[in-house]
Amino acid sequence: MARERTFVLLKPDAVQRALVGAIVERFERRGLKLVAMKTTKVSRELAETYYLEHKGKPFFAALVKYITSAPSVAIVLEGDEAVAVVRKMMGKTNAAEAEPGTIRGDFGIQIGRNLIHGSDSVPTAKREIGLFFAPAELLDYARVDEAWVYE
Ligand code: IDP
Ligand code: MG
Repeated sequence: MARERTFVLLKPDAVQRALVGAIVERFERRGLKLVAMKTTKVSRELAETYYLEHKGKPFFAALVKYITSAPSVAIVLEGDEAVAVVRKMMGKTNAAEAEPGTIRGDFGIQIGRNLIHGSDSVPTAKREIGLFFAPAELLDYARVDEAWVYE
């Protein structure tokens, strides 16, 4: 088991639909530690850097418009296998196909309004955390329940 940090963005639809608390609660209850969290309006420049891998795809312009349209919440979470655990909790990219019990499967119904981004690997997480947070914003601390979340 590797203790990892992963990056999550609660997209503008999550904020506008007042789902931030419900989503963060799931991560906290799972045992994932909040290392950093802030409300932020993603700029076009940041969106194009952050979604560089999708540049040229037919949905790219709509994706940038969506993500820059209103505030988002940027989060860094830490825990064992945090990258894979968060991806599983998010569910499939297309919310219409996401399993009930996942965030997208419980709260979303379209691919273009799928509420949440989560890093797909540890190197991607490092890059994305660096795009959204300064090193001093990432806090090191122990949660009081850690001895009961981990053996
Ligand atoms: P992921 O968010 O599950 O990692 P990616 O394939 O990395 O999925 O796509 C990034 C984001 O681009 C998706 O979360 C979604 O917002 C958007 N997106 C991906 N494919 C489509 C599409 O076919 N139509 C509209 N938006 C899409
Ligand atoms: Mg992705």
